[in-house]
Amino acid sequence: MPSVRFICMLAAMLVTGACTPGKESSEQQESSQQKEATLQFEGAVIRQPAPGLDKSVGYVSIANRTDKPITLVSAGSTVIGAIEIHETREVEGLMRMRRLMELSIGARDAAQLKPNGKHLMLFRLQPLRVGEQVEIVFTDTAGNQYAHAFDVVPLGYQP
Ligand SMILES: [Cu+2]
Repeated sequence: MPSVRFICMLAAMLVTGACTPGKESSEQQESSQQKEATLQFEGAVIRQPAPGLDKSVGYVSIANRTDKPITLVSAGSTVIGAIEIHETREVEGLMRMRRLMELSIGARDAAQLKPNGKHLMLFRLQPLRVGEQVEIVFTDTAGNQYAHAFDVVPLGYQP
């Protein structure tokens, strides 16, 4: 299966503004420079689901390079049915997950999505191969979108 990024590029060549709503147009280069200056993604990975499952987790560090807080309210991908932001916390000696409706990143601060903390919960994944890349698009409260490619890593991967 060709990578999502390749399909995006192909689609963008064929039809203007085809792939990611609002951000894949003739101004693509300009908006990717803009992304660079606002949110910076590092260590973005998706764990390959366990055999027979279509659910997994994603980890990433997201740095806010601006002087204002940025609050992400949703995330989506063409190969993932649903993406939620979760937080794992210890409650009375048990590790429990709860869904967060938003992820706020302070000015010049960073959010760390990592094991036993905040993470992306991925539901209804299409089959993924290790080494493949999956683009996830985040949307903030103002409707700005931030796309980043996540690397598919083996099930046992620890960042
Ligand atoms: Cu979770």
